[in-house]
Amino acid sequence: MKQTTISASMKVNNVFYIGLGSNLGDRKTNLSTAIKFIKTFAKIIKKSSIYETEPVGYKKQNNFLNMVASVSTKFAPIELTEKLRKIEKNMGRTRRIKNGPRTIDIDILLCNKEIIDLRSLKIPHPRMHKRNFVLTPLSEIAPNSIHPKYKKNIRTLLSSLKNPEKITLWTKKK
Ligand code: PH2
Ligand code: MG
Ligand code: MG
Repeated sequence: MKQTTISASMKVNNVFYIGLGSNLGDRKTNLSTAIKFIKTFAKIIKKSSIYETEPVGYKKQNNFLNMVASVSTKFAPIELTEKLRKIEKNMGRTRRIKNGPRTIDIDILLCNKEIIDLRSLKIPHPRMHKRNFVLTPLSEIAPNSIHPKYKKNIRTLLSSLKNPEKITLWTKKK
């Protein structure tokens, strides 16, 4: 009988949803530059439109541009996190104020259908289900994806937001 063995070195692809945000400098260029860097090690599956969004948390800062993308890569969640941190660093991100202004912020929102609960990494992103600036672009590209912790799809989470922060369409996806 023919047998297939999966050795530890044969990695399968992981599908991640990631959120990108910028509110310093040329925000649109920052998003495009980050996507360009991500393309060097992952395949972009889908990209949302870009939205201009009111800051959540720390209010005394510029509006953000936000978008989300789905990517496929052989990297594990922790490896991808490190790659994304490097892009943020390369692009001049400094961390002074918590939730404060940034040239680029790249967060993993979802990984396959997994729940990861490490001190250094939580997936799904612990606040994604409360944020209009995440759920609106995400519902464009993955309305039926299930949040593995709350077991509701993205469209439902979006329509359940109590006080969604203001966001407006900035550029439509191509
Ligand atoms: N990111 C934050 C805090 N607040 N607000 C908006 N509108 N967009 C963001 O990307 C954002 C935020 C922390 O990462
Ligand atoms: Mg963030
Ligand atoms: Mg972040």
